[in-house]
Amino acid sequence: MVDSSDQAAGRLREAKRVTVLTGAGISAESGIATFRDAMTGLWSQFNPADLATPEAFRRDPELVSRWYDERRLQVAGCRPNDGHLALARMERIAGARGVKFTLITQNVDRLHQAAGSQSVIELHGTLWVWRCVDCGKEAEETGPAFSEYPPTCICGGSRRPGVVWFGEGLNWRDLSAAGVAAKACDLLISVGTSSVVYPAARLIEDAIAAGAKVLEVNPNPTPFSDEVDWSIRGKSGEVLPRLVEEAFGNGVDAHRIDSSAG
Ligand code: BV8
Ligand code: ZN
Repeated sequence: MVDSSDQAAGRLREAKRVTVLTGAGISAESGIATFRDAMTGLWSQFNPADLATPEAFRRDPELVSRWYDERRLQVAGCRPNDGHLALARMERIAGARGVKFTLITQNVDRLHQAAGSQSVIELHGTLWVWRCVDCGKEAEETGPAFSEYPPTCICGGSRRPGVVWFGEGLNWRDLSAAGVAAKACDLLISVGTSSVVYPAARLIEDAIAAGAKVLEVNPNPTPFSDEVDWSIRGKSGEVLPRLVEEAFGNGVDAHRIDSSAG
């Protein structure tokens, strides 16, 4: 009996256009709590979705900017895990095989890029860029904790994290590129997402409606588990390296394929 991961690996090997959508679950094995996981310590009394809104920032910019800066500093101490690394390898192999590969993430931690992924669509922005709410000036923030909350711009305005909050529109260029990649792929891989936040979750609907094969990797079921072609119950840090190996062979083969990418 060919199990689902063999079939999915076979499809990955044959695919000409692969699109991957990731959520907080892929960063769980790097020590970053998912949105589902209860918040710990001083944040345990908050529901993440309540802090991730423009209203919350207007109401208490110190609290919200402190929460995001703590998340930024926590991520700074984390390393990409085997799940991130497997997707970076998948991108390289795809490049060597002339396969169109698109990685779309809901995560704001930039661990995909730290793992070596080259082209990443950050649907919900990033913790590493902060923006002035008055003049719009943006700057990368990779340093230590801010000396004040919220941090202040040279124009005197307050600065906020460069993430998309609930009730805020996504960057239309990112959203349309993601939509095209979901509708045009012949394989969509949905990894570590509860698939309830929109418009990100609609990308899975778009791929299914466009006739693509869909593989879901998640230790828990999602609203799409009965609609996808393969739903593998497991941790992405374990399932994805195995999937790439089943599809393209072990490191050596994959390396041969990788190195030919030059
Ligand atoms: C908007 C950045 C309008 C900030 C985030 C249609 C229907 C219903 C509701 C809506 C709708 N359209 C819009 C809405 C409202 C809302 C929404 O979707 N609400 C939900 C809650 C119902 N959407 C919005 O507000 C969007 N904006 O609609 O604006 C508009 C339009 C035009 C112009 C003006 C306005 C904006 C949404 C983006 C919000 N920002 N993040 C920050 O990070 O702080 S969303 C944030 O939450 C994440 O980015 C992510 O998207 C989401 C969390 O979901 P996941 O990543 O899936 O994480 P979660 O914890 O839920 O699940 C983890 C999963 O991993 C689990 O399934 C678990 O089993 C699995 N897992 C655990 N361990 C592992 C694992 N998997 C693999 N391996 C493991 N080891
Ligand atoms: Zn400013």
